[in-house]
Amino acid sequence: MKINDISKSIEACAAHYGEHGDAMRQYLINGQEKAMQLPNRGPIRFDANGKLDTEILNAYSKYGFYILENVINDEELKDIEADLATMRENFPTHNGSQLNAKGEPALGAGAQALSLLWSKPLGDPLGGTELANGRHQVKLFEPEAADDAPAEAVFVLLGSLQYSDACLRTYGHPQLLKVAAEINGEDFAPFHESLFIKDPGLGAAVSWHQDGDTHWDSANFDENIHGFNFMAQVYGSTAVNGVWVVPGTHKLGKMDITKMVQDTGSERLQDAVPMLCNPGDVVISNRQLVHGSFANTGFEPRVSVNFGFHRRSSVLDVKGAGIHSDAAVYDKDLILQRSRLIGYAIDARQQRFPNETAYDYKPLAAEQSNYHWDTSAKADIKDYNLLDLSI
Ligand SMILES: O=C(O)CCC(=O)C(=O)O
Repeated sequence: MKINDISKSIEACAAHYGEHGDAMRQYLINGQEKAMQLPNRGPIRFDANGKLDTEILNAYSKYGFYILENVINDEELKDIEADLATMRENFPTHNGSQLNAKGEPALGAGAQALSLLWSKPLGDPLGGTELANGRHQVKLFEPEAADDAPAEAVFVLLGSLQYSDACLRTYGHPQLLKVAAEINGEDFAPFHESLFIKDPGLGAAVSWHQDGDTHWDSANFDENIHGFNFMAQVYGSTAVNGVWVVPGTHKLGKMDITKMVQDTGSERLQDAVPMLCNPGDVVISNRQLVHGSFANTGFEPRVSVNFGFHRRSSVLDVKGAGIHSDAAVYDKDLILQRSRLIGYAIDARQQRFPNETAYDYKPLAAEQSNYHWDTSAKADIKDYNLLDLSI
């Protein structure tokens, strides 16, 4: 991978950190170097039997993340960018408004499910709070934003598949679904989808955390029990704007992050590295990894198209964590109902890319032809994220 020169952003970032500026600059530079030395990136490769290359599986298992390079091609990226522009035009004028700048009903108006998370510019709205079951244990430094920054900006969009056909089609990407089957079994189940939006000078921090909630004390605990997220990068991802992870922590159980920060003497966790990506790269990120992102004080935007998958046994008849949706026991009918998004995604993708071989999702094999992506399907998925499988 050729890494882009982001030295101007590193300087801009350091300038926001006052007395910690030199430490932050060095942390970003060192992290970049360490990340580039890890043997956990490359194109998706399957062997002659159609199995995911064992080097990919082994590196994913060892580090807890793997960067699949060049998965989303330019045509698909342009579709996503066009949808992003439309979604942004439809954002409410401010937090709490139901109207966009044209005075029309805004994105999320009338939805029952939560659609947008807002933050003060460069804030860390989750860190050190009880939100999301208190999993963001410490608050990260909140750099000062420019005087002309808006009072609040959107940093997460939830239930993204109902707002973007392009994101829905990426959700149906045959190679990525195959990777999901290789990691979680071919009866894998959905999790949740979102966009993380980190605009330069605005994008909020997401404090260090692990995503898993339900199975830490399970008798069957292992490194994959809380599933994984794909994070597809629209503009790439850098040391300044990207997600940082502490490799290997997905194997260690629930971590005391407050202590990790205390032991390090700062929020700059010692062994962490940034996920460095070009546009079109897709990260597989284990949900048990300690990870987080700093406020985007640099000049490059980041938008991550996130979508995750679980093992069926991790969700079937399990009581959810109540983070992404109301806590409920996920029976097989509920999982089937939530899985229709995969059926629609496969069909939507086939319509847009007819020459591609569609993924054959085993749990819907008998009924895939019922999932035709059209306007009534679009109506059918309104508020679909009320059924996110939150564990
Ligand atoms: O993209 C980010 O900045 C944070 C992502 C994250 O924390 C997550 O997907 O759990």
